[in-house]
Amino acid sequence: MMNTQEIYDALGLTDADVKGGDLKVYSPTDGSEIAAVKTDSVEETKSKIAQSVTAFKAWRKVPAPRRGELVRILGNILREKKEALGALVTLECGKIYQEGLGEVQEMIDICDYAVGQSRMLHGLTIVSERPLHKMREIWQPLGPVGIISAFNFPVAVWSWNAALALVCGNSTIWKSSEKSPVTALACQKLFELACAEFGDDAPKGLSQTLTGDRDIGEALVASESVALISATGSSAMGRIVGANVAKRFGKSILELGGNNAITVSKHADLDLAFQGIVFGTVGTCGQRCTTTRRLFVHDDVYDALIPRIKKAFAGVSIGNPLDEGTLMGPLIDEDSFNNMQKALELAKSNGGVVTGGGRAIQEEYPNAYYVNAALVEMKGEVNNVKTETFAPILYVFKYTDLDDAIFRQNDVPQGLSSAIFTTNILEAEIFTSEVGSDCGIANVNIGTSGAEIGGAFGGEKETGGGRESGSDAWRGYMRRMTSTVNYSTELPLAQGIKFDTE
Ligand code: UN1
Repeated sequence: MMNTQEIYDALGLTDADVKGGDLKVYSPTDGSEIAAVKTDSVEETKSKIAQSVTAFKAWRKVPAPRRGELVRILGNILREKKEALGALVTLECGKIYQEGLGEVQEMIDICDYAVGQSRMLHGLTIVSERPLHKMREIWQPLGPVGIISAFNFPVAVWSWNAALALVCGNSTIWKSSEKSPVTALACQKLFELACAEFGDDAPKGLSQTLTGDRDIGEALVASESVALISATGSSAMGRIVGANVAKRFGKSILELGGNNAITVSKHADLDLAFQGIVFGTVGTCGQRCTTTRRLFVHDDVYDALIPRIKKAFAGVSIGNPLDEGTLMGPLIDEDSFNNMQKALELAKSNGGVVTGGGRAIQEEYPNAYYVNAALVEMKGEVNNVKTETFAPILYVFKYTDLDDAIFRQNDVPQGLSSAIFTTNILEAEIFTSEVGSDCGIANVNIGTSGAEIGGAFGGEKETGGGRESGSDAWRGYMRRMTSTVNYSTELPLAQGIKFDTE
């Protein structure tokens, strides 16, 4: 495994990038300082936005398939740097190396997808009600796109947005999480390498990063020059960002909190369900927006499944995420640990029976926050399960009737991901029907997390309604233009209106 300096060298990060700055970055793996990066002021933010406007005006004129070529080069560079960037993701955000690599693979996948899309920014032709007229729908570049990302997917979420935004003819400005600025600087280096290989038609400032705190994000959100804000984070953050963008009639894509549930039917393949539940809960130490947070288990299989999950949670290998064999790395920081403990206390006071959930390997890592995953057996429906705690806590409920389980699954403010394990086709179809799950993602015999990039990713209700990544999410980064052309010598009005000017 590369050490920190080797990772920086491989990604082109120099001392000027990672030393002497005002924002200190600590690795959640052991609490050590790994960088001190320079932050942007609000003034610098404004000048980067101005640069982004200039870049957009040039980039929108470059043919889309040529724009795709830049993203193709970026994808190739990511292939070369996969190990180094994956290791940096692990070092800075604490997910295990396998997941760090997976995150970079997700970047490569979306680059490939966007390259194809760059030749498929199709519009419609529409018949006109008027003689010798035709209508078209044309998709135009939108403008500078502001990307606000969270620490838990510090690079993939940027790439979902940037790869599509770029092929659609936009410039981008990325405000990374103040907890994970180094991975963002590394991506910027790789992007600059791609531009150098691509040639002069990639304008200066086509993709830029912003490092810093909330005030920088606010300046980005407030700027009328930024056509679209794509923000990933908590529902509390999204409520402010969404409203502030709407106030200036900007566009937004919001990817906010999840409160994802798995339902395990009496017809389930319990081995599959078991694997899906354990990965969904402990993966990324419970810090995915798609993490499995609630479990509805049919009465008949409860006793066969729950002890097995408890045993797996107790036995999962917790340790430095850079070590092979570790399945569960640390929480991001002390606040996160405290929030987890508060949620468990609240669950207990509501009658929940908690197994696990305490701090782990503290002697070895006194300045890092490793935990055991918690399983909480709930007696009734209580409000403590209606908020998202970004930690590995699985709240477990029993059910007898599927409609009731679906009702309870949906009875939370969030609507990101959901899953049912069943081999009964009727149950599977009901779950994915109009009276089934109300979430943006509804899986059958697959857990709640680990979506592929080919589908549209996002959710309903307090999850924000945004869709990113595959399917037709590219349209969110473009301006829809309806154009009617008259090739006659008359000027008939729509709806047959008579308006005689003679
Ligand atoms: C997130 O946690 O913000 O589906 C995104 C998944 C990943 C993406 C998670 N592909 O779990």
